[in-house]
Amino acid sequence: MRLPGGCSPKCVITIFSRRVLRSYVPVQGRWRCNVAAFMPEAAGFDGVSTRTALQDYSVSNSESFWAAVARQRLSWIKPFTTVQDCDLSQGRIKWFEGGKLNVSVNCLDRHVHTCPERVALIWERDEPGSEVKITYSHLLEMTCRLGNMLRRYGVQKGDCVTIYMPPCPLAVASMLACARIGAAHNVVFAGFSAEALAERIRDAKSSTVITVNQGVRGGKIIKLKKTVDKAVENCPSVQQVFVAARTDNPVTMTPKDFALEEEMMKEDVVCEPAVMDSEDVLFLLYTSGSTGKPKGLVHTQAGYLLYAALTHRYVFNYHDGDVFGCVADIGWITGHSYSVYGPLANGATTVLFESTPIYPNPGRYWEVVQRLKINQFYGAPTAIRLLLKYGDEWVQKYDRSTLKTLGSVGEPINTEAWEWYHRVVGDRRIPVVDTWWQTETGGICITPRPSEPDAEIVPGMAMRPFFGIKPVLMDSEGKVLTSNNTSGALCIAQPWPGMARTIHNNHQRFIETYCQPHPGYFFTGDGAYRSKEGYYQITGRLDDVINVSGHRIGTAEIEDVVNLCSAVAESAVIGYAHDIKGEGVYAFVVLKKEVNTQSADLSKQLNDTVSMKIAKYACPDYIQFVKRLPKTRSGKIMRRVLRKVVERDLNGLGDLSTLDDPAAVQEIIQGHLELC
Ligand code: 6R9
Repeated sequence: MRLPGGCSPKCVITIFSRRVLRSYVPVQGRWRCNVAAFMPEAAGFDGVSTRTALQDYSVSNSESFWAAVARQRLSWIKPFTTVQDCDLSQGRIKWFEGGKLNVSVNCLDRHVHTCPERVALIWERDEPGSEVKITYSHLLEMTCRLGNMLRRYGVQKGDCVTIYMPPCPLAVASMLACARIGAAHNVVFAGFSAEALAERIRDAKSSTVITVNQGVRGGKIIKLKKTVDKAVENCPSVQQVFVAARTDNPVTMTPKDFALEEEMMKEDVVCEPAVMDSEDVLFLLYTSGSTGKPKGLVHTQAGYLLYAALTHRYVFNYHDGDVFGCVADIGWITGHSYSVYGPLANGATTVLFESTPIYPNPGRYWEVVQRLKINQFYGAPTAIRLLLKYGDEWVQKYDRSTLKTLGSVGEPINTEAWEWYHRVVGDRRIPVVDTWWQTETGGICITPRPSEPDAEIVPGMAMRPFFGIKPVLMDSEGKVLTSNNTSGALCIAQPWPGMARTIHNNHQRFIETYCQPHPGYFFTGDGAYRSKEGYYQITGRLDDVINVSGHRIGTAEIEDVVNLCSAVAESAVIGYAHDIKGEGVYAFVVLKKEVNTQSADLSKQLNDTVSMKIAKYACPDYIQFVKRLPKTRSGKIMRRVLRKVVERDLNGLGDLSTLDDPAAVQEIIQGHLELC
């Protein structure tokens, strides 16, 4: 099993078995008396009077648990008739069938009825101190106008609208406008290149794209509309592009382009919500796999929203009136579930963060916490590792007394970063929740839940399953490992409402990727260690997906692009432990015979190509030109050997007897030592 940071499962075990368990007891009073106050639905669950009993109930009486939660927490136009109809081995996942609802009504209208002037969004713009607040009634108005506008331009129930925007209120309103009229959205991270965007627009067959003229991040202008122009050239399905004005700078408009604000202002502020089935598509979100093209994971209406809302409430100990600060981009699932859908379903005030952790200085996050009085802060380990290096003063300058929960997501958080987050940012007072989940899972699946008494947290561990989640570890033969203090492939043994339903246009790939590796179980692609106490720690991907600054990327995707360069014969890309980014990208490149230059020019050309075809974050940190790659006699590249070389674990190269030409390894070692 491969672990980030190049350590073996054994070393993780020793690191964590030495740690002292911490205990947080923020809830006063005896838990036994409080179970129904904690979760009102639990009052109806037979014999449930403790946390463990509630957790057990949610897993062993999953239908009854989710039915009660769905009735309590969602507003239905028509109640559901069946709770679930799932068969993981067939890839059939259906929740709350017969039920009709509208997600935008759940996120907006019902709060407008009770607290119209509550702030729904705080747009923390790039320039500190220039935040914009949008109330629930204002957000509903924006959403309705946009919904009407999309309808006027022919967008219908079942169509898919691509959104290429940085975090901003119009992006959220666009997502909700799609939900209002029954269209699916496909938000593409605004750091992706024109080609990556075009690929996603084509796969989703969008007729409509929504974007901004320019982005503003870290004091720099990003020409997003230009990228869209380039992408749309190769997307025959696109009929219209709506362009919002983030800056005052004019951009060239084509006959297909319309000014978003102008068009929406022509519309009424009332928009009839579409009546949606629970299992209609809410959105597609593309993510990388270990092979092939990025896949458009499909999430549907009721189950996704319910799961996002419940995890937001219980993982972060969210309460009415709290200000929730998730600093992820809306182009990732974290932004979908915890900047938009979870918080808005719960009527929260949610922060949209447009800037970077170090703009204008490394105190930015904590200055924002102070200024916006953030109660829950949710960020990525890569940013924590970066800020840690700038020193404690940048944190201590600011008042963080409003904080109640600190969250981490996207990649394993190393102990040093965890401790710093807890000790310096959290003043040893605030619990850190290391939340494990994926685009595929829709919401957090394994996490500490500090709002519950005696809920100890071990640094760097994702700890326990969320309600309704039953994790299992598999050995290499596909047998369930029942004992503790063991590592294996992480699977989930029963369906939950938030899980993805399929891959857009490719259900077979969904089945092959998630359902077939361990029939009857959902296979996550991650490895995990279960401690003596039964707590989970995620150890990293088991496949050829790497995690660069919390961004998922398949090594095969990068190789495909590198191989496109005319000078390249073949390549092998691997991840390696990187101080800040978690994993860095290391490319071994074999040039074609006739090419004898290995110049910096060629490296630059390769980097430019990756940046143009995928995104900047996918660019190799190191490019090592080699004469040949280590291959088995059957022609398979031995990536294990390449990883060991980069980790400088030359004693761990293992059995090289199946190598076609063992001399290749010596050359690679030599070249690596010269390069790094
Ligand atoms: C939410 C998100 C999913 C992959 C996942 C795993 C890694 C996410 C983690 C974590 C260790 C955590 N990952 N959270 N690894 N500890 N707390 O990030 O979704 O972009 O789909 O990535 O990220 O490897 O499989 P996504």
